[in-house]
Amino acid sequence: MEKELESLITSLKDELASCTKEADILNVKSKYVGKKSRITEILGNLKNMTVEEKRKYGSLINNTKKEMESIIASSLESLESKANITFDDTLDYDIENGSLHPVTIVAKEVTDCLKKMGFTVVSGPEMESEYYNFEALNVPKDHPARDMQDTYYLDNGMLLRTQTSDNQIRGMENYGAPLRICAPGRTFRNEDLDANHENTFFQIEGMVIDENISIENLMYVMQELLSEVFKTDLKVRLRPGFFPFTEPSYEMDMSCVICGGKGCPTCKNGGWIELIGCGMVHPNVLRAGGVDPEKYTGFAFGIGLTRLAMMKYKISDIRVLNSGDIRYLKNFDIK
Ligand code: FA5
Repeated sequence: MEKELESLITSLKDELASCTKEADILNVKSKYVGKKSRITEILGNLKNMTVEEKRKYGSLINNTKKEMESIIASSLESLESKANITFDDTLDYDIENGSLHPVTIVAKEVTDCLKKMGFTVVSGPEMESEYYNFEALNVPKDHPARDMQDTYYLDNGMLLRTQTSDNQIRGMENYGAPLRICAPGRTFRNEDLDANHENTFFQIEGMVIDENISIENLMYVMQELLSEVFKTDLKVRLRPGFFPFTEPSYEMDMSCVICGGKGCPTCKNGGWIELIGCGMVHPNVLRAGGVDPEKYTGFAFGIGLTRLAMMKYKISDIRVLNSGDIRYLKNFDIK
């Protein structure tokens, strides 16, 4: 009997040692001193013992139970006092506050503005198939337009997407028409780098499909977006462009904010920065997405978010944005 009582205390202490939560301790409590516990059973058996045995073991058994209860109570107490540990926050830490990256900020401004106009934000994969990046967008193999967007072809037959336009097809496949989506994301091109060309940059795609959608709707959305991001009068120009996935197609340029339009290395002395490609969705693209071009029309646009950040924060060389150089990024008073 003595041995059994001793071993009950030892195993109780062992189990409590591995308890980290109050609930664990309460489970152990019910196992060791609850109604169905061994000690309760032993206590219940007292009445069947002889007078001599009762005298010998009665108080030992009762004391063992009391000891077990007090061990459990102190475990609970010490857990509580651990939970109340206070930290000394008077120590002088030298930690600087970080800030959001300029591209992150403009991406948020553009998506917030589009969301207000009823657009849903979606995203597609950066490693994409030729089908979604080119073929379904009316750019078959051997089409000369593939040269305008040379990219990195991977060993697994996929490529790094050159444009967020892959989301046009994915969006139509996933949601059908009518549709109003935007898709910010990273894009890649095998480019000769200069002050406004990177091999890794960000775009945001937009696509609206419905009955009776016209170029006027596209122009309205572009104007709203740019005035939301720049919050000031802008000099922009719209000129005819060519994209196999839109007809007609346009490109929208912004007067270079670095030189005020006079010409500088950032705008390659042209005074304008190409910012947006857009147009009315080509019927072949609607068909590829499973949308009936007899019933629906749509517009789509792709904004260069990295260039937008350059223009907003007057960053003269695009390459600093991917450089990870905090000393440079700190120059922008961005909250
Ligand atoms: C496209 O990528 C088309 N997908 C845009 C589009 C979407 C047209 C929907 C019609 C309908 P483009 O190659 O022009 O088009 O690129 C769009 C924008 O991305 C450019 O105006 C520019 O702002 C930005 N951009 C393109 N190449 C680079 C680059 N190498 N570095 C930084 N920004 C770039």
